[in-house]
Parts: sequence; C-alpha cells; structure tokens
Amino acid sequence: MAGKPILHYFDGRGRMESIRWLLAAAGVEFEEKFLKTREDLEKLRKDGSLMFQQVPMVEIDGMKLVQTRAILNYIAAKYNLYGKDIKEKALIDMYSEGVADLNEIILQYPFLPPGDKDESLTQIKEKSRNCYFPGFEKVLKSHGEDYLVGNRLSKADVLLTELLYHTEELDSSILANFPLLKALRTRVSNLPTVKKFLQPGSQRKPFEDEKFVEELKKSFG
Ligand SMILES: N[C@@H](CCC(=O)N[C@@H](CS)C(=O)NCC(=O)O)C(=O)O
Repeated sequence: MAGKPILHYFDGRGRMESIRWLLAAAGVEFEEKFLKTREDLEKLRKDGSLMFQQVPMVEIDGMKLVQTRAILNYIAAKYNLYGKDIKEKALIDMYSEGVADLNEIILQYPFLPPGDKDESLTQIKEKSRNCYFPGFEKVLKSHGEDYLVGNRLSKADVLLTELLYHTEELDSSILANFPLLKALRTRVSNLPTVKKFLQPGSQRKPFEDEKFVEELKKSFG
C-alpha cells in the first residue's frame, strides 16, 4: 500500500491550504514537513526536490509534485472529485480557476504593508460580492442541484467552500445575499470528512494574523 502523501510547506495556510482541504475532503490522511527556516527551503532546492525552486511540494505515489493546481488536479482525479466526463471536468476546472483568481488576491492580503491593506480588503469584498459569488450563485440556481457540477461533490465545491470560509473571516456578512452559497457551504461542511477537518486540532491552518506574518518574515526574511 502506498504511504501517506507528505506535504512540504510553511506551517501556515498560503498555497498549501487548498491541498489540505482537498485531501481532507477526500478522506486521505497526510503528513506534513514544515519548512521552519530559509535553510529548510534551500535544502529541498539543493536536493533537486523542487522543479521550479518553489513550494508547495507534495510527495505522492512516488512523485514529487509542485505547482498547486497540478497537485489539486491529481488529487481530484485520483479520488473521483473531477466529474464523470470531459465536459464536467471543463466546468470543474472553470469554477476552480475562478476560485483561484479570487484566492490569489486573498493570499497576498496578510503580507501587505498596513497602508495597503484597506484597499485590498475593499477589492476582495467588491470582487466577491459583485463578480465571483453572483457567478457561483447563478450556477447553483440554474440547475437546483446540491453541488456545482453533476450533482456530486467535486474539487470545485471543496475549493469554493474553503474560499467562502476565508472570505467570511474577512467580512462576516459577505454571504448575506447568497443563500445557495451558504447552503453549499453547510452541505460540504457536514460531510463527515470535512466536518472532521473543521474540528479544532485538525491539520487545517488558522487565519494568518500579523503575529504569524511577523514570525514567517523573521524566519525567512
Ligand atoms: N505557481 C506556483 C507558485 C508557487 C509559489 O509562489 N511559492 C512560494 C511560496 S507560496 C515560494 O516557494 N516562494 C519562495 C521563492 O519563490 O523563493 C504554485 O502555484 O505552486
């Protein structure tokens, strides 16, 4: 039997958090090796483990995979979270890319200088409320099904749910006008695997506050 996947990243959300969510939703146990200093990162680079010198890197099925989306796609394909045919797969990718676009702005937010944070938060809220959330709400309304694609859980539902939690941490009222998104978040959260991941003590990482950012800068700066 293949061993557990090993995740190499900082002890924080960053780009690895979606991978943690997807593995957890698939019910896959994983190990983590946290990079604590710049030397830890250099060591991985020197031993040739990082194709593009960057993390996330995931050891899985004899491979050392980098590039967040490639890793997510492999997990989705392996654990049946990638639709039943190429049309469903295309929709799942389209929705996941929408999530990734908004997520990219959210990822930068904790690391911005204080003077730039307000503007970024305004942009995150504006894009969530006026672009991304209406788009996903419309999809759910159009077919009336429980999940975004094929009435079955996919990578897109898991990544969207992670995004919904993250945006709600930034603004607790952000989902006020999106009843179907709220329902999706509840439905996904109640899946036994996800429920477990949402419990305290799981491998889910906390919100990246100023203390976390300071410590990361000290260790890697
Ligand atoms: N496109 C890559 C981007 C990876 C990336 O930017 N990784 C950052 C950490 S989040 C990194 O390794 N930074 C160190 C460096 O580039 O020196 C992905 O999605 O995995």
